[in-house]
Amino acid sequence: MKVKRMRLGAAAIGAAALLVAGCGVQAGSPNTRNATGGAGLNAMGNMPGMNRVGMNSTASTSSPNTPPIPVKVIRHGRDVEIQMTAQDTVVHPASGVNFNAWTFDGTLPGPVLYVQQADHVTLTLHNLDSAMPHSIDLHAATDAPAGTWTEVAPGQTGVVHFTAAKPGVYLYHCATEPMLVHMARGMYGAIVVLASGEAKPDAVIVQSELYPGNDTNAMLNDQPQYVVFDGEVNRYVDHPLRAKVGQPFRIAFVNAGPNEFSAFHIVGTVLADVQPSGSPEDHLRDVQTYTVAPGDGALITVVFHKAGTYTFVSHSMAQMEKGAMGKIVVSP
Ligand SMILES: [Cu+2]
Repeated sequence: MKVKRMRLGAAAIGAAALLVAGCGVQAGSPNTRNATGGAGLNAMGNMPGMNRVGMNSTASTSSPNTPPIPVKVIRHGRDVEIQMTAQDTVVHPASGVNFNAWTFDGTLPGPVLYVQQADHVTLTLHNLDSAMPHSIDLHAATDAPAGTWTEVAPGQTGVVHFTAAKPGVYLYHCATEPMLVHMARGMYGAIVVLASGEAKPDAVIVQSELYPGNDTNAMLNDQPQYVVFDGEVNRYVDHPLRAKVGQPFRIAFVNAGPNEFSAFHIVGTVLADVQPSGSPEDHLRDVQTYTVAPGDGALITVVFHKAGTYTFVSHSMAQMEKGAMGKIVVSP
């Protein structure tokens, strides 16, 4: 496949912030989940949490552009304390483009979290948003059934406990309704659970979609303006990843969506080993393109046999043209 960049329009997105007044439906309640499935694509009023969305409002939601507050991780043996924030931050998915994001810790995606298998995690979420409830759902958790994660009111603090039982590459995300909006606005990141003795991956990449003007119709109809790796069009074209000939290069890849499947592909090589969800139990060998569903992840190992620059893409061509492209510079 030849890769050629299409010139993308850089129309400002995010100027019209969405007003979601009093959106505090408990995440995970069965009635709200079932109602989602019954909503027509444009039947916004029927979608959980959407009935109070001010579709045409240009009002700012709350506390825009608070400076990023880095995650804090404190370990005491097997007990790990993680301190995170939910906060509004303006990010720049493309040159000259301002995007009014809802974030974890002020970055899009949020910080990469590393824990060890069997760690007991206590995660404290400080919601710095003055108007919007937020929450966190960690796919790495195996003992936190839906509805038990904390819905954190504006200005408040909530705590989530879980055990990281299964090694893997996972998504975390805000689960406050309407979840589609909270995720499309930027509330997600990767959490990697390392098996005993396992090294950190060489790269962690989160794919996601960004929607023009945070337009909920575009979100519902799956019409993103940008599809990006780690929040920016061309992030890894401008700042390529680095690898060495003959040395396994391990990529933890997460697809945050919120809507589209990723078709991860590296031009000029074959994925030597793919572990679905990063599970140490499962290995697919010699994969040309690997599909990662929204809400899933993978640990992808590749070995380059020649020096040079390799392009990685989502092989869904529309996604590639919307920004899902990067480069790996392989040196001898
Ligand atoms: Cu949220």
